[in-house]
Amino acid sequence: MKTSLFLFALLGLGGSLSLTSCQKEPESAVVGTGNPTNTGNTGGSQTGTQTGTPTIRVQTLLTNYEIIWGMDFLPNGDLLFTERKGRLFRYAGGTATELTGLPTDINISGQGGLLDLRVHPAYATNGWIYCSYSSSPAGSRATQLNLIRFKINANRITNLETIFKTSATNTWYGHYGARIEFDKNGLLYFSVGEGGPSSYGGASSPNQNAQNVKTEWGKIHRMTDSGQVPADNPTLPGNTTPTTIFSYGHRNPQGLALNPFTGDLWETEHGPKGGDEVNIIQSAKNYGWPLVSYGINYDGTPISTSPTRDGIQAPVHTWTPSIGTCGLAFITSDKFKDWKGNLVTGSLPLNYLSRCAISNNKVVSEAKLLENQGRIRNVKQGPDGSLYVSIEGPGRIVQLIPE
Ligand SMILES: [Ca+2]
Repeated sequence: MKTSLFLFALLGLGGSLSLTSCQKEPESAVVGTGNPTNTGNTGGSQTGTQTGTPTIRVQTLLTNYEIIWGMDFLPNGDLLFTERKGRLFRYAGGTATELTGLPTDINISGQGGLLDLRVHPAYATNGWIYCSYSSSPAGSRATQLNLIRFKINANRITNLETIFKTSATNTWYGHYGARIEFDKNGLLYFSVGEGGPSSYGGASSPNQNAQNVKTEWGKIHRMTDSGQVPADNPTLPGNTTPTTIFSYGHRNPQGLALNPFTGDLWETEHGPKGGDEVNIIQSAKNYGWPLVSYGINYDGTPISTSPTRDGIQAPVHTWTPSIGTCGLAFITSDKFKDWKGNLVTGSLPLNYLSRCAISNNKVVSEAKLLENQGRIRNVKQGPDGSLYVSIEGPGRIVQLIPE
C-alpha cells in the first residue's frame, strides 16, 4: 500500500451557515471557510492532487418531506431516496417522482419504517436496488427487520425479493440499525441493531441479543447479493457452521461505509448515554454491547467497570456526550481538496454534520458543518463529487458543493 503524505486544514467551528427557508426552490449560500486549525497526515493511501480548504456552497435540492432515511445514486446520477413513513422517490432533473410497488407490510411504529436504500455497485448490468424496512407478521405486535431487493421499470418496482429477515422479536420498535453497504468484491453488509425488548447495558441486562449468536439482532451481517452465506464467513463460538453473522456485540449501528482507500468496512453506532462509537468491522469480532461501553445507562447506572475488555474489539473513536451518529460516508472527491479521505457522519440530537480527519485508522480531529439546521440523518457523496445530506424538520436534502 502506497502511503502518501499531504497536508490538510480543518474548517473552524464557525464555518457553518444558516439556511432558514423551506421553499421548494433550490437556494444557495456559501459556507465560510474559517481558519485552518490543524495539520497532519492521513497515514493511509489517500492521495490528493489539490490542496487547501475547499469553499463549499450549500444548495437545498428538495424539502417538506418526512424523515428522509436512505438515499443513493443510480449510475446516471438520478437520486433515489426513502421516506421513513413508507415512500420511495427518484429525484431527476429537479423533480422528485414517487415510485410504486413497495411492500404493503411496512410498520412505521417507533424508529421503524422504510429505512436504508442502496444501489448495487453493478447496477448497470443487473439493475438491483436494496432497501431495509421493519414489519410485523400478522397477529404479532413485535417487529422484524427485512432486507429486500428489486428493480425499477417506468417508476414501478418489479422483481421484488426478500433476501433476509430477522426474527419478529423487536417489541419496542427501536434500534434497528438497518444500513446497507457493499465491499469491493460485491458482498453485502447489513447492520442490524439489538432490537429485543428494551435497551439497557450491563452484564445483567435482560437484552443480550447482541451477544447471542443464535439471533440476527445486534450484528453486522455479510452475505452475497442474493442473501446467501459466503463460504468464508466465520463460524462463531457456539455455532457449527458459518451464518450471515460477520461480527457481533452491536447496539444500534446506523452508519456503515466502505473505506475506499483501504477496503475496510467502517461502522458507527449509537452508545447509550455517552459512548457513541466508530468501529472498523472485522470478521468474528465481538464489539462489546451490552457488556462494555464508554457510556452509561440513561438512569445513570454504570454498564461496565472498564470500557474495554480482553476479547472485545475497542472502538477506534468514541463520542461522549453522544452525538447520536447516523449515516456515514468517506469523502473521495478531489474537489474537496484537503477534506479528501475525511469521514462524515450526521448528528441527530446535536444538529450538525461531523467531519472527521483520519490518520492511521484513528479519528484525529473533528469539525462541524451545517450546524443548527436540524437532525442530520444521512450523508452520501454523489457521482458528481459533492456531498448530499439528509436533514430533518422538515425532511430535506441539501447538497454541499465544493467550488
Ligand atoms: Ca462497542
